[in-house]
Amino acid sequence: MVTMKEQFNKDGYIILKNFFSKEEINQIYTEARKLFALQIQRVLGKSVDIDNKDEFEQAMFDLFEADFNTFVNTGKQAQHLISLHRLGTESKLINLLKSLGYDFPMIGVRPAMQFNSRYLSKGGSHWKLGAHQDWRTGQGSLDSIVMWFPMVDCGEALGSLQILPGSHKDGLLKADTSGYLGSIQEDLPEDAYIQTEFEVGDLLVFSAFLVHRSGNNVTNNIRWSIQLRYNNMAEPTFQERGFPMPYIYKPEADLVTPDFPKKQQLETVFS
Ligand SMILES: O=C(O)CCC(=O)C(=O)O
Repeated sequence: MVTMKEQFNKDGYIILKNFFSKEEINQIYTEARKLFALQIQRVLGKSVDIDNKDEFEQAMFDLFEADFNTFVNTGKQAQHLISLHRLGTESKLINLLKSLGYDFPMIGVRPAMQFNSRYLSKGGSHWKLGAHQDWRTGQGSLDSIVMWFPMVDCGEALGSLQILPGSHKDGLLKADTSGYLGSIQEDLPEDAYIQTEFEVGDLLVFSAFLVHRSGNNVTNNIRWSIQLRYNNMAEPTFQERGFPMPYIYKPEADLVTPDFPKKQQLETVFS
Protein backbone atom coordinates (compact mmCIF):
# COMPACT_ATOMS: atom_id res chain seq x y z
CA MET A 1 0.00 0.00 0.00
CA VAL A 2 1.51 3.31 -1.13
CA THR A 3 1.13 6.09 1.42
CA MET A 4 -0.04 9.56 0.47
CA LYS A 5 3.43 10.90 1.18
CA GLU A 6 5.10 8.29 -1.03
CA GLN A 7 2.64 9.08 -3.82
CA PHE A 8 3.25 12.81 -3.40
CA ASN A 9 7.02 12.40 -3.38
CA LYS A 10 6.87 10.27 -6.52
CA ASP A 11 4.42 12.30 -8.61
CA GLY A 12 4.84 15.75 -7.03
CA TYR A 13 1.10 16.06 -6.49
CA ILE A 14 -2.02 14.43 -5.10
CA ILE A 15 -5.67 15.13 -5.71
CA LEU A 16 -7.95 14.68 -2.70
CA LYS A 17 -11.61 14.24 -3.60
CA ASN A 18 -14.17 15.97 -1.35
CA PHE A 19 -11.47 17.33 0.94
CA PHE A 20 -13.57 20.40 1.70
CA SER A 21 -17.31 20.53 2.12
CA LYS A 22 -19.13 22.18 -0.76
CA GLU A 23 -20.63 24.61 1.78
CA GLU A 24 -17.31 26.00 2.96
CA ILE A 25 -16.11 26.57 -0.60
CA ASN A 26 -19.44 28.05 -1.54
CA GLN A 27 -19.25 30.52 1.31
CA ILE A 28 -16.01 31.96 -0.08
CA TYR A 29 -17.39 31.94 -3.63
CA THR A 30 -20.55 33.71 -2.48
CA GLU A 31 -18.67 36.37 -0.54
CA ALA A 32 -16.34 37.00 -3.49
CA ARG A 33 -19.32 37.45 -5.84
CA LYS A 34 -21.03 39.73 -3.31
CA LEU A 35 -17.93 41.87 -3.22
CA PHE A 36 -17.95 42.26 -7.00
CA ALA A 37 -21.73 42.85 -6.94
CA LEU A 38 -21.16 45.91 -4.73
CA GLN A 39 -18.87 47.48 -7.31
CA ILE A 40 -21.06 46.34 -10.22
CA GLN A 41 -23.88 48.25 -8.52
CA ARG A 42 -21.73 51.35 -8.00
CA VAL A 43 -19.98 51.47 -11.37
CA LEU A 44 -22.65 50.07 -13.68
CA GLY A 45 -25.72 51.03 -11.65
CA LYS A 46 -26.92 47.47 -12.00
CA SER A 47 -28.24 45.17 -9.30
CA VAL A 48 -27.15 41.64 -10.22
CA ASP A 49 -28.26 38.24 -8.99
CA ILE A 50 -25.03 36.54 -8.00
CA ASP A 51 -26.68 33.14 -8.51
CA ASN A 52 -27.60 33.83 -12.10
CA LYS A 53 -24.22 32.71 -13.41
CA ASP A 54 -24.36 34.01 -16.97
CA GLU A 55 -25.92 37.34 -16.01
CA PHE A 56 -23.52 37.83 -13.11
CA GLU A 57 -20.42 36.91 -15.09
CA GLN A 58 -21.46 39.19 -17.95
CA ALA A 59 -21.65 41.96 -15.35
CA MET A 60 -18.12 41.01 -14.21
CA PHE A 61 -16.93 41.41 -17.82
CA ASP A 62 -18.75 44.74 -18.07
CA LEU A 63 -17.16 45.97 -14.83
CA PHE A 64 -13.75 44.91 -16.15
CA GLU A 65 -14.32 46.99 -19.29
CA ALA A 66 -15.90 49.98 -17.52
CA ASP A 67 -13.49 50.36 -14.60
CA PHE A 68 -10.41 48.17 -14.77
CA ASN A 69 -8.87 49.68 -11.65
CA THR A 70 -11.93 48.90 -9.56
CA PHE A 71 -12.07 45.39 -10.99
CA VAL A 72 -8.43 44.73 -10.06
CA ASN A 73 -8.83 46.21 -6.59
CA THR A 74 -11.97 44.17 -5.95
CA GLY A 75 -10.15 41.04 -7.07
CA LYS A 76 -7.32 41.87 -4.66
CA GLN A 77 -9.79 42.55 -1.84
CA ALA A 78 -11.36 39.12 -2.46
CA GLN A 79 -8.03 37.62 -1.44
CA HIS A 80 -8.56 39.11 2.00
CA LEU A 81 -11.90 37.42 2.72
CA ILE A 82 -11.95 36.16 6.27
CA SER A 83 -13.67 32.95 5.15
CA LEU A 84 -10.76 32.30 2.79
CA HIS A 85 -8.10 32.96 5.40
CA ARG A 86 -9.98 30.82 7.90
CA LEU A 87 -10.04 27.94 5.46
CA GLY A 88 -6.30 28.30 4.82
CA THR A 89 -5.56 27.73 8.50
CA GLU A 90 -8.00 24.87 9.12
CA SER A 91 -6.47 22.07 11.14
CA LYS A 92 -7.24 19.49 8.48
CA LEU A 93 -4.99 21.44 6.10
CA ILE A 94 -2.24 21.75 8.65
CA ASN A 95 -2.52 18.04 9.47
CA LEU A 96 -2.28 17.30 5.76
CA LEU A 97 0.95 19.33 5.58
CA LYS A 98 2.27 17.44 8.58
CA SER A 99 1.42 14.11 7.03
CA LEU A 100 3.42 15.20 3.97
CA GLY A 101 6.46 15.77 6.19
CA TYR A 102 6.13 19.35 7.43
CA ASP A 103 7.50 19.83 10.97
CA PHE A 104 6.81 23.58 11.07
CA PRO A 105 4.12 24.61 8.59
CA MET A 106 3.76 28.28 7.82
CA ILE A 107 1.79 30.37 5.35
CA GLY A 108 4.03 31.24 2.38
CA VAL A 109 2.02 34.18 1.12
CA ARG A 110 -1.55 35.42 1.40
CA PRO A 111 -4.11 33.30 -0.43
CA ALA A 112 -4.68 34.01 -4.09
CA MET A 113 -7.99 33.98 -5.92
CA GLN A 114 -8.08 33.79 -9.70
CA PHE A 115 -10.86 34.56 -12.17
CA ASN A 116 -9.72 32.96 -15.38
CA SER A 117 -11.49 34.08 -18.51
CA ARG A 118 -10.23 35.62 -21.71
CA TYR A 119 -12.84 38.35 -21.15
CA LEU A 120 -10.96 39.35 -18.01
CA SER A 121 -7.71 40.02 -19.74
CA LYS A 122 -6.16 43.00 -21.44
CA GLY A 123 -4.21 40.92 -23.88
CA GLY A 124 -1.85 39.73 -21.15
CA SER A 125 -1.28 36.11 -20.32
CA HIS A 126 -2.37 36.20 -16.67
CA TRP A 127 -5.69 34.50 -17.45
CA LYS A 128 -3.82 31.62 -19.05
CA LEU A 129 -0.46 31.00 -17.46
CA GLY A 130 2.23 29.21 -19.41
CA ALA A 131 4.25 26.35 -17.94
CA HIS A 132 5.94 27.44 -14.75
CA GLN A 133 7.13 26.37 -11.30
CA ASP A 134 5.76 28.38 -8.39
CA TRP A 135 8.98 28.02 -6.44
CA ARG A 136 10.59 30.70 -8.62
CA THR A 137 8.13 33.20 -7.18
CA GLY A 138 8.12 32.11 -3.56
CA GLN A 139 11.72 30.84 -3.11
CA GLY A 140 10.64 29.24 0.13
CA SER A 141 11.44 25.83 1.60
CA LEU A 142 12.44 23.12 -0.85
CA ASP A 143 9.29 21.29 0.15
CA SER A 144 7.04 24.34 -0.46
CA ILE A 145 3.52 23.24 -1.21
CA VAL A 146 0.78 24.79 -3.31
CA MET A 147 -2.86 23.94 -2.76
CA TRP A 148 -5.08 24.64 -5.74
CA PHE A 149 -8.84 24.23 -5.81
CA PRO A 150 -11.69 25.61 -7.85
CA MET A 151 -14.87 27.17 -6.49
CA VAL A 152 -16.81 25.80 -9.46
CA ASP A 153 -16.77 22.30 -10.96
CA CYS A 154 -14.09 22.46 -13.61
CA GLY A 155 -12.38 20.34 -16.22
CA GLU A 156 -10.79 20.78 -19.61
CA ALA A 157 -13.43 23.12 -21.09
CA LEU A 158 -13.02 25.65 -18.25
CA GLY A 159 -9.25 25.41 -18.67
CA SER A 160 -8.50 23.56 -15.47
CA LEU A 161 -4.84 23.22 -14.50
CA GLN A 162 -2.53 20.94 -16.50
CA ILE A 163 0.36 19.34 -14.65
CA LEU A 164 3.51 17.42 -15.52
CA PRO A 165 3.78 14.47 -13.11
CA GLY A 166 7.25 13.89 -11.67
CA SER A 167 8.59 17.24 -12.95
CA HIS A 168 9.20 18.43 -9.37
CA LYS A 169 12.38 16.35 -9.42
CA ASP A 170 13.78 18.05 -12.53
CA GLY A 171 15.17 20.99 -10.55
CA LEU A 172 14.48 24.66 -11.11
CA LEU A 173 14.00 25.03 -14.87
CA LYS A 174 15.00 28.13 -16.86
CA ALA A 175 12.20 30.67 -17.17
CA ASP A 176 11.97 34.02 -18.90
CA THR A 177 11.14 36.06 -15.78
CA SER A 178 10.92 35.28 -12.10
CA GLY A 179 7.16 35.84 -11.77
CA TYR A 180 4.19 33.56 -12.31
CA LEU A 181 4.03 34.81 -15.85
CA GLY A 182 7.51 33.60 -16.67
CA SER A 183 7.15 30.63 -18.90
CA ILE A 184 9.68 27.83 -18.79
CA GLN A 185 12.15 28.11 -21.64
CA GLU A 186 13.24 24.46 -21.68
CA ASP A 187 11.70 21.69 -23.76
CA LEU A 188 8.86 19.98 -21.95
CA PRO A 189 7.16 16.72 -22.95
CA GLU A 190 3.82 17.96 -24.30
CA ASP A 191 2.29 14.45 -24.25
CA ALA A 192 3.06 13.98 -20.56
CA TYR A 193 0.72 16.73 -19.30
CA ILE A 194 -2.25 15.58 -17.26
CA GLN A 195 -5.47 17.51 -17.58
CA THR A 196 -6.96 17.85 -14.08
CA GLU A 197 -10.70 17.72 -13.37
CA PHE A 198 -12.42 18.80 -10.18
CA GLU A 199 -15.73 18.96 -8.42
CA VAL A 200 -16.24 21.64 -5.81
CA GLY A 201 -14.59 20.38 -2.61
CA ASP A 202 -11.72 18.57 -4.36
CA LEU A 203 -8.18 19.71 -3.62
CA LEU A 204 -4.98 19.52 -5.65
CA VAL A 205 -1.82 19.58 -3.54
CA PHE A 206 1.46 19.99 -5.41
CA SER A 207 5.14 20.65 -4.91
CA ALA A 208 6.13 24.22 -5.77
CA PHE A 209 8.63 22.63 -8.20
CA LEU A 210 5.92 20.81 -10.16
CA VAL A 211 5.59 22.19 -13.69
CA HIS A 212 2.02 23.26 -14.39
CA ARG A 213 0.07 25.61 -16.62
CA SER A 214 -3.46 26.88 -17.16
CA GLY A 215 -5.65 24.98 -19.55
CA ASN A 216 -7.61 26.83 -22.21
CA ASN A 217 -10.91 28.13 -20.95
CA VAL A 218 -12.98 27.88 -24.14
CA THR A 219 -16.27 28.66 -22.37
CA ASN A 220 -17.90 32.02 -21.74
CA ASN A 221 -17.73 31.39 -17.99
CA ILE A 222 -15.14 32.29 -15.42
CA ARG A 223 -12.96 29.65 -13.80
CA TRP A 224 -12.92 30.76 -10.15
CA SER A 225 -10.07 29.19 -8.20
CA ILE A 226 -7.96 29.60 -5.10
CA GLN A 227 -4.30 28.93 -4.41
CA LEU A 228 -2.83 28.55 -0.93
CA ARG A 229 0.91 28.34 -0.43
CA TYR A 230 2.87 26.94 2.51
CA ASN A 231 6.47 26.65 3.62
CA ASN A 232 8.12 24.30 6.06
CA MET A 233 10.23 26.48 8.35
CA ALA A 234 12.08 23.37 9.53
CA GLU A 235 13.57 22.76 6.08
CA PRO A 236 17.35 23.25 6.53
CA THR A 237 18.14 25.24 3.34
CA PHE A 238 15.27 27.63 4.05
CA GLN A 239 16.80 28.35 7.43
CA GLU A 240 20.30 28.65 5.94
CA ARG A 241 19.01 31.07 3.29
CA GLY A 242 17.59 33.28 6.05
CA PHE A 243 13.90 32.68 5.23
CA PRO A 244 13.68 34.71 1.99
CA MET A 245 10.38 36.57 1.54
CA PRO A 246 10.36 37.78 -2.07
CA TYR A 247 6.71 38.86 -2.20
CA ILE A 248 6.63 42.64 -2.17
CA TYR A 249 3.78 44.05 -0.10
CA LYS A 250 3.94 47.75 0.48
CA PRO A 251 1.61 50.71 0.95
CA GLU A 252 0.91 53.26 -1.78
CA ALA A 253 3.09 56.35 -1.22
CA ASP A 254 0.33 58.85 -2.14
CA LEU A 255 -3.31 59.17 -1.17
CA VAL A 256 -5.31 57.02 -3.58
CA THR A 257 -8.30 59.39 -3.29
CA PRO A 258 -6.88 62.93 -3.12
CA ASP A 259 -8.24 65.24 -0.41
CA PHE A 260 -10.04 62.38 1.28
CA PRO A 261 -11.42 62.13 3.92
CA LYS A 262 -12.92 65.39 5.10
CA LYS A 263 -13.03 65.96 8.84
CA GLN A 264 -16.80 66.02 8.71
CA GLN A 265 -16.94 62.50 7.20
CA LEU A 266 -15.04 61.21 10.21
CA GLU A 267 -17.35 63.05 12.56
CA THR A 268 -20.26 61.22 10.86
CA VAL A 269 -18.53 57.84 11.23
CA PHE A 270 -17.86 58.37 14.89
CA SER A 271 -21.06 60.18 15.79
O1 LIG B 1 -5.23 28.44 -12.24
C1 LIG B 1 -4.48 28.65 -13.17
O2 LIG B 1 -4.85 28.68 -14.34
C2 LIG B 1 -3.01 28.86 -12.94
C3 LIG B 1 -2.66 28.93 -11.51
C4 LIG B 1 -1.21 28.76 -11.33
O3 LIG B 1 -0.54 28.20 -12.11
C5 LIG B 1 -0.57 29.30 -10.15
O4 LIG B 1 -1.22 30.02 -9.39
O5 LIG B 1 0.62 29.06 -9.97
